[in-house]
Amino acid sequence: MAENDVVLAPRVKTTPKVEKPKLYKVLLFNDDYTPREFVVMVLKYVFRADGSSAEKIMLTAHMKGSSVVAVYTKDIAETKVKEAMDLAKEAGFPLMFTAEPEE
Ligand code: NFA
Repeated sequence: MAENDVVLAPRVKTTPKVEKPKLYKVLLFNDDYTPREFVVMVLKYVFRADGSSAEKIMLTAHMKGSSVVAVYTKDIAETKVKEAMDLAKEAGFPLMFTAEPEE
């Protein structure tokens, strides 16, 4: 190879492999049967809400029909929804949570 030859490295296109995980919001829905204190207990126990935010989330659902509880990755959101609804079912209440992807 002559002294002044330029060696070009092959152009390799790289696509970034790390993507930020899609986030899922957990929603709480109002019903006419589940006691307020039970809703607050579930929000504290399953979603680790402190007393005043649990109260706020419960009241928002109570007044508006639904409330965003928190945002998690898919697995965690779905696991917490199941835990919360299992507690409600066990206690005989129709309390409902869902997990849905954020826009
Ligand atoms: N609406 C229920 C009641 O008056 C309380 C409630 C709030 C239930 C939020 C579900 C969600 N006992």
